[in-house]
Amino acid sequence: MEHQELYGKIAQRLDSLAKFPKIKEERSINELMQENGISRRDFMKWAAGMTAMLSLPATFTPLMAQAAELTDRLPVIWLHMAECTGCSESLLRTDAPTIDSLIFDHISLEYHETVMAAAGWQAEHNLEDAIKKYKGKYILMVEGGIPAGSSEFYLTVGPHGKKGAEHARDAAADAAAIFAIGTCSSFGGIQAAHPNPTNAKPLSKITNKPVINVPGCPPSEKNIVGNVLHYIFFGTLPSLDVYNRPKWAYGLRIHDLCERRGHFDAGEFVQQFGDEGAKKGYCLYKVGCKGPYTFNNCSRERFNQHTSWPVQAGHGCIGCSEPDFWDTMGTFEEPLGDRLYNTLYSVGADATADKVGVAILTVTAVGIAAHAAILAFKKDRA
Ligand code: FSX
Ligand code: SF4
Ligand code: F3S
Repeated sequence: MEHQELYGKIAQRLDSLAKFPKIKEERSINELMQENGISRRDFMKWAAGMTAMLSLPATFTPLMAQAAELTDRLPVIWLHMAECTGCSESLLRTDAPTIDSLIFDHISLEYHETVMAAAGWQAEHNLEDAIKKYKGKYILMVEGGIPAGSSEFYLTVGPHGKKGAEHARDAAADAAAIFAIGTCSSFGGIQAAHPNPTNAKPLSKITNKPVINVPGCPPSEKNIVGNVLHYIFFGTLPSLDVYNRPKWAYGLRIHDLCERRGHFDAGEFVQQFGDEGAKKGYCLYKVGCKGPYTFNNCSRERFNQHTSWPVQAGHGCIGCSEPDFWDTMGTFEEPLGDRLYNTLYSVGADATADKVGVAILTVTAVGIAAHAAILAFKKDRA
């Protein structure tokens, strides 16, 4: 579709959304920004960044600002399952409110156990009420893995003793769009790590409806808010990868845009934490960085309003946005290539693993490990 045609379509969609009544009669986003010392200029800069992040032309920036202003027309229900609440914290817990967290404040958050005042009967009533009132119109965001089957009772909550899986299934049934927020909800996460004692499952195994996965342990605030804005813009599912992750966020590897990549290519590696290479910002591959196998945009977007991200802080990526990373990406501070070298000829012995995936990963890992070894060798001889 031509840019102009797309621009027209989105503008039309936003105009019709603007005619919907505001769900909360509270301050406008502009007032909220002003109160928190954020200038219009900063807001437009943010809108430009968000537009680029969603891979849209820069001319769409005013539409992005308009979409952010309209987030109060969109009811959101956020459920907690088995997790650490890190996903909510990623979005909300900053020393000064970020534009992303203010937008989340502005969204009509109908139900969110961490931030709402209600408890017990009242909370359960609010949830049922929101599901009925906004039937077919609300966005459902679910954080956490979900104990399933005969293990459902592990997550029994509320005065009616409803199971987590029941809550998730009921809320999913009437949602307009469903997002699994975080690796736990997307893939099971730490709860599902071997031997998965509570039989924790991803949201997509609990409901038959399409689920967009937004993994990361936790995902960045930008990826959470970006998905809401994408939905406001298009009202459809984004283009997804094989793991149902939006390609605009998870289309590239951490390694592809890493600031230490030049050092990787030059064979300059940190050999152990705290050494000279670490001080010089060398590549962290040899101390376990899993950036070459991990699809996410941390190296481009960073966290906390572009402040930093794991590799910038000096630790390798641990692959937190990949399925089963707790089991497949360890040992976290050793290269994956080392382990796979040893298991190269015994891949077939792992009866439960996705053999094709392991084989591909093995070849990739060996290639990357070989690259690291050869370059380090050349470097030593230089
Ligand atoms: Fe925690 Fe969210 Fe990790 Fe999971 O994040 S940061 S354990 S992805 O579900 O709270
Ligand atoms: Fe960056 Fe890690 Fe790749 Fe090195 S291995 S360039 S630290 S992502
Ligand atoms: Fe996770 Fe790696 Fe990003 S550990 S936060 S995907 S850098």
